[in-house]
Amino acid sequence: MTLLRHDWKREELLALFDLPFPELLHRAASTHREHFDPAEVQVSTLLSVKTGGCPEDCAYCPQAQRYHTGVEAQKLMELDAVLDKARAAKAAGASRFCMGAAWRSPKDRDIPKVAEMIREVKALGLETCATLGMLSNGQAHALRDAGLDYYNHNLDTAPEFYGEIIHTREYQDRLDTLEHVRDAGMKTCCGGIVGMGESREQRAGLLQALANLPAHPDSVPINRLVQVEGTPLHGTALLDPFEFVRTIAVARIVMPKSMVRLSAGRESMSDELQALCFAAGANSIFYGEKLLTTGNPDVERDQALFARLGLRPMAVQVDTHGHDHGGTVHADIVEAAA
Ligand code: SAM
Ligand code: DTB
Ligand code: SF4
Repeated sequence: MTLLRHDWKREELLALFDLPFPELLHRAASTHREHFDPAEVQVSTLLSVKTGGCPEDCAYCPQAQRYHTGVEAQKLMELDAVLDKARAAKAAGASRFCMGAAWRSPKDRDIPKVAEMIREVKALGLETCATLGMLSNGQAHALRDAGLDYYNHNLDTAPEFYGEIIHTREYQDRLDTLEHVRDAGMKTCCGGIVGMGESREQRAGLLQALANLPAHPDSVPINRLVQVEGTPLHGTALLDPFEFVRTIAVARIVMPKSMVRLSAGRESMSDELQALCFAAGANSIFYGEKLLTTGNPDVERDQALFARLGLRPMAVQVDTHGHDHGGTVHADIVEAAA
């Protein structure tokens, strides 16, 4: 049985990154098989329930008010419109529905409205996830009481690169929110973005910070920067695709029991690159035509990819701590993969 470590050293992660590519893939794939069926992939659908107009200055983000990206600020969506999207996501084969809001943090008066969305989405038989910015302890408990299964809050990058990307909140603020989420008994979804101009050492630093959290995140989204015109990071040199695969592989090795999600950036990836990511231990995706404001592969492309690779959507699994991972297998995507 693999011991879950929380004391990873930067040199150890760099030594993994430095392995010959086939050796790194072999180690990651072996770790993957110890804990998961490598043919199964968890599928989540995202919906932006409150888009744009965000006061923060995250240099990658199309929703920051201060950048001119063409994203129009909208109010919080009405419950019925959210439920229509959730039903459609379920019908297309998603098992988890993640609601995102372009907030620095929710106002207390927003919480009852979001709580209602969570209750109703859960009642459809979907797992629920939300990403609303920083949470106080009380807010985290209120969301948990509404039935929220996962909270997404990313570290985004290594502590030493963070100041180049975000100036309106501290790394410690993120760690505090994650602590509130864990204390409330919710599962954490926490990862970051690569391809922002960081060095390999800083990519290792992100994974080190994630793996050395008091508990490994249940889901680890690894986003490849989606470059949006108008954001400061538009025009950043593209990351070598093999370096992206290495990042997935090292994440799999250091967080062996977590879902490693091949997240933003898939639309511009070839099928072959995605296949390498699955071979390197990625076992979760965002599924559906849209992420929050940018595109994602369409459902037909993903169903065809699953079929060609012999992958199938993951069913709900209950681990030894009573945590479930994944969701119900849905007929459409199973048929497509058959
Ligand atoms: N406003 C909340 C927050 O920042 O926590 C929740 C939504 S925010 C859009 C969620 C995450 O999306 C960010 O932490 C970042 O990792 C990711 N993200 C945003 N823009 C991105 C982009 N252009 N490319 C890749 N990932 C992105
Ligand atoms: C995460 O790590 N990636 C998702 C989700 N968590 C909320 C968001 C990706 C956003 C990509 C840019 C956009 O669509 O606005
Ligand atoms: Fe706002 Fe979140 Fe975008 Fe940062 S990542 S600008 S907090 S919506």
